Amino acid sequence: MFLSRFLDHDPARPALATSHDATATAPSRWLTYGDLRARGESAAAWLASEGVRPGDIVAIHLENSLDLVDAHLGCMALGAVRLPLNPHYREAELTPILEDAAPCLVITAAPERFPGFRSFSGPHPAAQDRDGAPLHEAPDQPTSLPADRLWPDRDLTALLFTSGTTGRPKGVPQTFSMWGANLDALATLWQLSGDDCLWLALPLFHTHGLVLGLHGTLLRGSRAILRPRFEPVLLPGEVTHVYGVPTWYRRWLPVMQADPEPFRRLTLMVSGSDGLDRATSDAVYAATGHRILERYGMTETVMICSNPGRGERRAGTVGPPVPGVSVRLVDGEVQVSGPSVYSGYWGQPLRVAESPRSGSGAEAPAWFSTGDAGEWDDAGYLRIVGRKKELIIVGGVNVSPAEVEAIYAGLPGVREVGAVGLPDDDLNEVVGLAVVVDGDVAEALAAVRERGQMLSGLKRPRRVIVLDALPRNALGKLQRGALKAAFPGGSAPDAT
Ligand code: MLC
Ligand code: AMP
Repeated sequence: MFLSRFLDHDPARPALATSHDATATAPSRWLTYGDLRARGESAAAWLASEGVRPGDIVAIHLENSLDLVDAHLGCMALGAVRLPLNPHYREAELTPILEDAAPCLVITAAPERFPGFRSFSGPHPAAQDRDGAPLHEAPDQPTSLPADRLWPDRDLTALLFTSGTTGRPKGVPQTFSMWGANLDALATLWQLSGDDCLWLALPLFHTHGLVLGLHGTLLRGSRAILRPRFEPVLLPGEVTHVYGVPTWYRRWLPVMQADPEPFRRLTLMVSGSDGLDRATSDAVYAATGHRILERYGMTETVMICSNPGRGERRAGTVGPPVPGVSVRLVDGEVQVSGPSVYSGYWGQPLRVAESPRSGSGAEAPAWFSTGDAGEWDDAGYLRIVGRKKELIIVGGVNVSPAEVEAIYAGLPGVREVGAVGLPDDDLNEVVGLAVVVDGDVAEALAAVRERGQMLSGLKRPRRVIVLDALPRNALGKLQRGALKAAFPGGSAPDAT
């Protein structure tokens, strides 16, 4: 269903541009839907020649680029399951994911980082340079597969790993049926159309960029300009939509205030993945006349709640439930059920009703507990007021305190550590680390700083303090609220 809609778009329709101009003022060169289909089929033939079969897991470890899109399209055309890997991740972060997912192939620009895995770097036969010329001649490889082997109707299409609260990331199987109904509901709610042009600078290894950004575009037959990463640049005139995280809008604000016109022209600015502060929302409104549309989702559920495209957008709320999604609050915690909710973590038993109040019997919806604390306002809009789970969100990226703490286990001179999220004006939160030292403090802090390099940048502690002991309750459980309070406002030694 999802694939047939993508394949049915007029092959001449513009679909994707990868603009390399940092100022982004140049008009974009568009690949059409016909081009994307052909590139996918060519990449599928290459994958098949590498021994990949439908249903196999293929890791994709690339920055946002045409190669990355080709890898996704090739897997879709062959029916392989995509495992997007965050290229910022260090070995310690990648290892559990590779162990649990066991991909048959890794497509990467850094094959030396995947010892023991069959990895491939460099352009596959579909890859072309910006002007469309082939980069790579591969006369011995098949350039196409028979039509009956292409675009098979398989529902499981990707595995996205998300930082759980246990420290070990968990794989969330992603199906086209989870995505399809949710993306259609959002399209109606946000009044999306095939004429939209999305500024797509979100990384394609998360739900936000991959599902809403790339697949939302492919489903609607609209256009996206894919950028390697976010930069607070002026937008080219053809852009109509932006999906971003709160940090983006804060970084963009001075640009918007100096030259608001390219932002006033937009049809829609969306913020999600973390809470948007009222001051930024109001300042963007004052500069551009646009009230940023806030919505709330998760890797396990796709989008849960959203403000409307047309109608009242309430700043500081994430809106009512997305049509087709049921949301309830149990002891203040947001629970979700519906067709867009996942059906179990990779390698674990299928999920069943998780709450004692879920009822019993086959018809009972399996309510998923998000770990987010919410409250309804008088218009039935949800406000996210906190987290019941131990999770830090840095620039829209989930960081598990347990995963951070585990990195320091056994470090000489360090008796114990505790990680917490500290408020940050740019990234919403940053990681703070409290250290209990055995012996020389300067040596221990140097070791902590060095060990931090085993984590990708956003997970790395930005502030480190030394304590005599970590605050614990009578059962020995770390009291993270008290630990946060132990960080003096901005005066802790910097460990980055
Ligand atoms: C960058 N770094 C990362 C990272 N991105 N580390 C882990 N994960 C990431 N995603 C590291 C870099 O390697 C670098 O490390 C350091 O952080 C700074 O990199 P940078 O590129 O200079 O970062 P910066 O420009 O500050 O980027 C911050 C940002 C960007 C907020 C603009 O991270 C971003 O666009 N984030 C969006 C995240 C997102 O898409 N979230 C959606 C989750 S889905 P070093 O070693 O060089 O210092 C979800 C569901 C939902 O939550 O509801 O949407
Ligand atoms: P992820 O597991 O990466 O999909 O992140 C999902 C989490 O991001 C949610 O459980 C929330 O904690 C958080 N989140 C997503 N959108 C919002 C939002 N609009 N406001 C507050 N938190 C959000």
